[in-house]
Amino acid sequence: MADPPVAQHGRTVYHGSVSDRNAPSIVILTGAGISKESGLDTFRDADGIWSKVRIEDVATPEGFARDPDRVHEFYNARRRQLRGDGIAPNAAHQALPRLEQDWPGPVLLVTQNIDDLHERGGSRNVIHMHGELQKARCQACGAVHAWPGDMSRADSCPACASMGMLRVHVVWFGEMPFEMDRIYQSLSDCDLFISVGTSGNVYPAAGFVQEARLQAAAHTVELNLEPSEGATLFAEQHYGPATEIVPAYVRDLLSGAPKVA
Ligand code: BV8
Repeated sequence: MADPPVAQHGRTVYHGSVSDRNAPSIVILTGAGISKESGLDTFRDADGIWSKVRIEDVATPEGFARDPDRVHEFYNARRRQLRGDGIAPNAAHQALPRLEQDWPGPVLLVTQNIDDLHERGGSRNVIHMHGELQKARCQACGAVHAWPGDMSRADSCPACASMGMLRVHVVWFGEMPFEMDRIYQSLSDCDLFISVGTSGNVYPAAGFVQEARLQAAAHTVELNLEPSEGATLFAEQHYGPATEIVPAYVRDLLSGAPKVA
């Protein structure tokens, strides 16, 4: 385990050198705020998604059972928007792959977002803990398929041919997020936990900062437009638009990165 970083003038600085075996490991959590400046709505902001539709109707298994056509239309509209012109990764999405490539230790990106802007921005080591908008899952055979177009009850599963059993491959409220074991494993031995563009309202994601602090004594950093619900749980905070504060923070971190001996 590398020497813990020191917060110097509000910056995260590592002293001394490390071997690539004990280089500090980083876990990054992102939320809707990182995609806001790419033109995708957040959820809880004044003009957010939940100000237009009720969670119960479109993002719960019960809502899907009650009115599947409505839920398909909700996600079809978001999928069309995501594939629309003008929706592209922004400077914040593009800064994180630099960290993944140039940081001497492991860097894991855990996103609550179901868009593909992290991958389009160049990130590779990504976990979509709440699923992916452009994927379908068959409720009959469990197969997951790439699904860039609209989805409806008339569609059949490419694997088992069941009709009307496809649903968007996302995690609805009341459902277990994906890859939780791998996420908790990485949180339990990370040195630096960075949270970007999330309000800290939705669990278990909102509990990750505590997990990183208590399990790994990690240094914790919040990058957001404004203080989140869990702001006081972070050792270091930087506030502003993600396209400004994320590239600046990554640049600083890399300039203070431990040298690999
Ligand atoms: C579960 C996919 C069991 C679908 C999503 C009571 C207490 C505690 C928990 C619960 C409770 N009752 C129920 C629960 C559990 C529930 C929950 O947390 N409910 C909340 C509402 C209280 N959670 C669940 O049901 C989860 N499952 O708990 O299973 C379990 C328990 C333990 C361990 C394992 C399993 C499943 C939740 C997942 C639901 N699916 N999305 C879809 O997208 O349609 S959640 C969805 O909403 C997103 O994925 C994301 O997670 C969440 C939105 O949060 P954010 O991304 O943070 O977005 P938000 O709009 O809130 O904030 C945006 C932020 O960005 C703001 O702070 C803003 O200031 C900032 N910002 C804006 N612009 C910018 C910016 N920052 C920088 N730059 C900018 N330009």
